Amino acid sequence: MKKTLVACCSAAVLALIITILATFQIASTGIIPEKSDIVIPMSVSRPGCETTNSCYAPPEITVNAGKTITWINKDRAFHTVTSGYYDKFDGMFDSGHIDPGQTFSFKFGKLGDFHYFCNLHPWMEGTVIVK
Ligand SMILES: [Cu+2]
Repeated sequence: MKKTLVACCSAAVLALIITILATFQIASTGIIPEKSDIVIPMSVSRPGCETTNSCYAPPEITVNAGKTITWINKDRAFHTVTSGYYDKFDGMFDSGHIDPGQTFSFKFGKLGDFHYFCNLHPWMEGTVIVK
C-alpha cells in the first residue's frame, strides 16, 4: 500500500515537472511570436490612448518599399489593423480580428502614406510611411 502511494506521488511529481519544462520549451523556442514592428499595447480598447497617440506603438513608422510590417496584439482584447479611415475603408489591407498574443503582417510595395485604424475601436489610428 505504501509503495503504491509512493509510486503514484512520484508519477504525479514527474508529470508536473514535464509540464513545466514543456511550457518553458515553448516560450524559449519562439513558438510564441515575438518579432514585431508595431505593438498594440495593453488596454487600448478603452478610449484614452488617442490623447497621447499611443494606440499603436509606434503610431507612425517609416520604411522602405518592399518591407513587411508585423503588428502584435499585446492587449487582452481583439483588435484589427485596417487600412484607411473608420468612415472610409480603402480596402488595401484588413487583418480581421487579431487575437491577444497574435500577429498580422502586410508587405508594403507602393510608396505613400498609409493610414490605418482599428475597426473595433475607432480612436485607434496609425500610419505607415513608405519611401
Ligand atoms: Cu482595437
